Amino acid sequence: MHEAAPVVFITGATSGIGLACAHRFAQAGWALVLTGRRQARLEDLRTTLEKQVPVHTAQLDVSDPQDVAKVVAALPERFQHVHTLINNAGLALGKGPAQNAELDDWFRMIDTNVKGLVTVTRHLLPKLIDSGPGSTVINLGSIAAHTPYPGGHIYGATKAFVKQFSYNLRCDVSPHGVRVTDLAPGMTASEFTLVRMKGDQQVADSYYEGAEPLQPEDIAEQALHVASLPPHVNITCLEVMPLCQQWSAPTILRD
Ligand code: NDP
Ligand code: 8X3
Repeated sequence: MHEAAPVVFITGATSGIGLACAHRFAQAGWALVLTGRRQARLEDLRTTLEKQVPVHTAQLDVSDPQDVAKVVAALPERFQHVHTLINNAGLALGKGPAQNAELDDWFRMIDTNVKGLVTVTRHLLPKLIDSGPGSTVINLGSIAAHTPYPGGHIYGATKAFVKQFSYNLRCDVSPHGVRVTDLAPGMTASEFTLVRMKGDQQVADSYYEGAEPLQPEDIAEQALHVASLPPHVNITCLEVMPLCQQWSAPTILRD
């Protein structure tokens, strides 16, 4: 690891799990590269967190490959040695049946959760390898990668991609000291459902009603743990669910 405070690069740091990671890694003394599309939120974050640790912010839409290339190329010297990448930016859009879905929503999920994640990863791999043993890629997967549910169609499929990509990537980079983790949460209270329901606050609120979901801070704690383990320890997959969440038994369609 580099001698100065290690650097964590977080995508989607403006809300939910990414935001909680920013705060948790700052508390642990890491230097932060914070990215997301909402510039005002990035500014607020920088104002708050640069009192604690070095912070670099960059407006970034991960689904735009040129944007990714530009942001990585423009990293200031202090933030060049990326020790941990948290590929957190992601979204679901819609929860209706596949046959009624908007194709544009499907494309945006693929562009963000799949193409965006691999683009950021590819651009940062040389820096992670250069950072030496213990460097870590943490990809935000989901229990939706293996748990089918009505309306899960493309979202779950993108997270299945994230899981397998994480495993395959590890095969290539582990000889260079880089660890890869698929960090797969279940129900976590964030803006995720509001985004999925396209701003319908009532539906979003009712999803969490009467339940005790995970909080973004619960997942941030796990991300810090994964990144801070001794370099020879690689948690390959870490699935975390709130106790209130259950798997469903297969359903039988009857006449
Ligand atoms: P939020 O909606 O609260 O946060 C999502 C973050 O992703 C925001 O910071 C948003 O920032 C960013 N983002 C979305 N699209 C883009 C884009 N094109 N480019 C850059 N940033 C983008 O949701 P969560 O914190 O819950 O979700 C974080 C990750 O965790 C996602 O990958 C999600 O799939 C996964 N996850 C969430 C679960 C949950 O129940 N909440 C469970 C399992 C996994 P901005 O809009 O500023 O760009
Ligand atoms: C989000 C979890 O169960 O809502 O990744 O699909 S779920």
